[in-house]
Formats: sequence, structure tokens, C-alpha cells
Amino acid sequence: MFLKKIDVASGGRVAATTLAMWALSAGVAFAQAPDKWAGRPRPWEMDMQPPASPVMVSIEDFHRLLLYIITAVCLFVLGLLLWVMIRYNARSNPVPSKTSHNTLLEVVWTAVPVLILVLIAIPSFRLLYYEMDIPKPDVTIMAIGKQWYWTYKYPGQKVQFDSLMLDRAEAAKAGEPYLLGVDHPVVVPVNKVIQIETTGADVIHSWAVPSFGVKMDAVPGRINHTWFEATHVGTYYGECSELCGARHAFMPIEVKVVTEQQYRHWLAKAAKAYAYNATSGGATRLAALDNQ
Ligand SMILES: [Cu+2]
Repeated sequence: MFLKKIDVASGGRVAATTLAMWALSAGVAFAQAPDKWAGRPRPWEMDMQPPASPVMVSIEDFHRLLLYIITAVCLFVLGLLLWVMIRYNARSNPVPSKTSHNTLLEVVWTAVPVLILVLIAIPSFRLLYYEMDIPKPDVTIMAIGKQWYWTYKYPGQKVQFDSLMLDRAEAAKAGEPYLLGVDHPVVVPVNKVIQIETTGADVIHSWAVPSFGVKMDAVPGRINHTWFEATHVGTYYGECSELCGARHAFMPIEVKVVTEQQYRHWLAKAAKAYAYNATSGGATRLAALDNQ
């Protein structure tokens, strides 16, 4: 909305103001309390969503390391190309060298890229093990992907419910972002290890929340495991990240991270509201959404 106002005010000078808008919006986004934006995409977002789990912090660090390396490689290659174009074009170098081999040079341009790859592989494997080696979980939640909503089970707590996207009117009423907000969000305690078990009821889905650095396929017939530890209280959004059919784009994920005390309170209520193994009407509600 902020951007639109500037855009209208700028009249025809779109090109000049676009740059200014970008700078302004980036500044505004970072100046605001980070929690306000945590867990969902921001207008004019240039980078990843703010990390809210130790895994995502590590992913960002690794991403940044790669960015430094790739920038250096690109600048080096660009420099070489410019040098060749200027120094060795037909005009400035009319009699070209007949050299066809240079052993030292060939060893260097083979060995240096290998060294760079080894340099990348070490932190890459370390991160992979960190993601895959799940610490002892405090809470385990099963996320079952269905065409096109999620069913969540808290197996130890005998709680199970369906989680469907809010339509435009419901989202506006609830103050939730349309296409991301759901009727029954997942609720988890802050600073606890949450293990997510994913599976699919029909086709392959994928349970993904960018702020937690989590994306795990939900495959029919098998159970996959992933984990996160949310470090900030707040609401975090994600989407099904495996093409699963016509309404693939409309089965978002919403996770509310609350304090331990609020979690206990919610769990007590949920145990009554969401009786285990009872259907909570996901399929019926999906049909109603389809008819709109
Ligand atoms: Cu899906």
C-alpha cells in the first residue's frame, strides 16, 4: 500500500522512482520490528524471510558464504574476458601466438575449481547433518498432506484436526494474509524441539515453512522426519511445496509459536475440541470452498 501511494504520486517518472521506492521499501521493511514481518513474505522482499530457527540461521550463513564465493568467481571470469577482449583482439594483437599447451596453467585451472568445491563441500555436509540429525524432540506432530489441505496429529496428545485455507472474506475478517492463513493453525511452544513427521494421503505434498528452514516431502506410504526449534514467538507461514494437483497453491501452512504456558492451555482446549480420529470436516469444507 505504501508503495502504491508513492507510485501514484510519482506520475510518469516510473524508472527513477522505482529505484527510490526499492531503497525506501527495503529501509522501511528493515526499520520495522522484525517480528511484524517474521514468517511471511514482505513487499519488495530482496532476501530470505528473517530466520526463526537455528537451522535457518545456518542455512542463511551457508547461502552468504556461497554468495561471496560466486561473486568472486564471476568477477574473476569477467576480468579475464575483458582482458582477452582488449589485449588480444585482432587490432591490438595482429600476430597471434601459436601456443596450444601450458601445463602449469592447465593444472591450475583444474585444481583451483576442485579446491573451491571442497571448500564448499565441508560446510555443506555439516549443514546437511545438522538438518537431518534430529535432536530429542519435545513435541512430535504428524502432518498429513491431502488434496488439498493438511491434517495434523499430535499423537502423544490424542489431538487431530484438519487445516484449510481461509477464503478471501474469512482472511480479511481474521486479519490473516489471504492464501497463507488457515482456519486451524499448528500450535507449538517456543524454544522446544519440534519433530514433524510428514506423509501423504493421496499424492506427494511437501510441508515447508521458510522461516524455520524446513521443507520435507509428504509421500504416501512412508513417513519422513524433519525438525525445527522456533526461537521467536509469532505466526509463521508456509505452503505446500510439491505440485500436487489443481488446488496445490491453496493448501497453506500456518504455525503459531507460543509460550510453553500458552501451549499447555491450547493443548487442554484442543484435546476437547479436536477429538482424536474424528473427522473435523476438512473434505466438506473443501467442497464448500470449491463451489465459491
Ligand atoms: Cu500439496
